[in-house]
Amino acid sequence: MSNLKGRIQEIYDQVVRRNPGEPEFHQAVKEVIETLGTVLEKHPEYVEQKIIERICEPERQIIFRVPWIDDKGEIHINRGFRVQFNSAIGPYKGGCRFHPSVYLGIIKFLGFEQLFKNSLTGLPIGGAKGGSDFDPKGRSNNEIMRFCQSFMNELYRYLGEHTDVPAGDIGVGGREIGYMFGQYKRLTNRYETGVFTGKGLTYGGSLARTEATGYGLIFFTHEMLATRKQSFDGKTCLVSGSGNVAIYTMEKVQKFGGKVVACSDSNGVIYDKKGIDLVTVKRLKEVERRRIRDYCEVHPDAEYREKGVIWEIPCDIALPCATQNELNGESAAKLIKNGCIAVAEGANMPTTPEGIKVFQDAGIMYAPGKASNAGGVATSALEMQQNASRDSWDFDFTEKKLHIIMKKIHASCFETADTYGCPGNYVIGANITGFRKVADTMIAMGLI
Ligand code: NDP
Ligand code: 2IT
Repeated sequence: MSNLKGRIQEIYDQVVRRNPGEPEFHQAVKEVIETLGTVLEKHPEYVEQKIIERICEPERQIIFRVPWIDDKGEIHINRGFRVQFNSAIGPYKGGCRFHPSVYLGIIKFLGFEQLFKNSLTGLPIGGAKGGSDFDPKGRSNNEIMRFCQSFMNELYRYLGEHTDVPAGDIGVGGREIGYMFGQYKRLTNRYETGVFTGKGLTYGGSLARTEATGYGLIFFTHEMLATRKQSFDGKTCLVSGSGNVAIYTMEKVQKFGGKVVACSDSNGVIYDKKGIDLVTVKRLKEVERRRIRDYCEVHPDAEYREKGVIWEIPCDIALPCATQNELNGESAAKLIKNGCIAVAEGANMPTTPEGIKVFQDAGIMYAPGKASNAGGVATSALEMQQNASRDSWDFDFTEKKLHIIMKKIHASCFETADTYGCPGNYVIGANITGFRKVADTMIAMGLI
């Protein structure tokens, strides 16, 4: 085992050397590979076949120029990315992120996480991620459309329903997918609905895809709470962010009898002790694209904390749904001190390694994003199924399928953690389950 530990350290050091200046990618790799020692011990073929080394190297990385013109006639040049990480178990699949913080290291960490997450869904989808350092904030509809069209002018040649199927992520929702799909159709002369997911309902989108990540997160958390005879009923919850994932997380928490008292955006935190009014959040964020501080116009008794840290508010359950590394060791300690019993991630890698250690040392329930937020991409795969059969399912049917998938993901993570001698450790359960399917497939397919 100590030999294997040394081998894993060598692989990690090599990843750092070969991918300089990409701390988020290093962090994502480290979090996975340091949990794989026992699997390598049981399966020497993974070591001989250099599966980890192969998995850490993306199959293809595309970086391109995205020029576009704003409403005043000024030219802007952004950078576009698509990292096609692994296609062993299916076509590349993963969202696109538009945010000024995007650079290659962010897209690589997201693509790496995605391949394990997609494997966990049990559905035939490989791992990828894309995006741009474009900042959509304050941009008009026409500017967004021109940017999306320019982005697609290059990206289209790498996509296809059997090749690579993008979707949304931060800064990319139904509107952007519509513009990208429209441009793809125009460039290729193909009405290929299966090439994007998260589409509008009039052109191949799936009911329940908009809600899927947040709903799936709560289905997963419900299962996790049940392992300790707990439930959402009467629990106080914090949900960071106020975008797609946060909104439908809050909606499902409320349906399960929990009370969400705070949410946020990158400017600040809203603390509403009466419980967050979701109708107002949806109007502000989905329709009017405004800031969360404006919530106080409707609810003057709610508190707005500019640049506040949401995790300082006392809660039973914390649900980070904004962005990577938004919950650090200090915030984790504060949550524990305030009596938090469970943390489940809607965002990708929102908790820092120090934060995860605090939760694990305290013995509270902790669900890593690659398991708990997999409902979004799982429902994307259901959208692909509907597109392939030229069918569209009703909301309840699709949601039921999502529910079953999340229960299965929970059960497989829980059981794998047990099998590998770490009961209740969902990090180990998720990483090993996700890894094994990809590893076994790569071996079956020869040197790919
Ligand atoms: P949205 O763009 O809809 O919302 C993002 C939210 O997070 C906004 O409230 C935003 O605030 C906040 N946020 C984003 N970046 C930062 C930052 N750097 N600092 C502070 N707050 C920030 O994105 P989604 O809801 O789709 O995505 C949220 C998270 O969930 C991401 O980690 C994403 O990767 C993950 N995810 C998304 C899935 C999906 O299907 N959409 C599926 C699985 C995971 P502001 O408006 O001020 O920027
Ligand atoms: O992080 C994610 O899983 C997503 N942004 C959704 C990906 C997808 O293809 O639906």
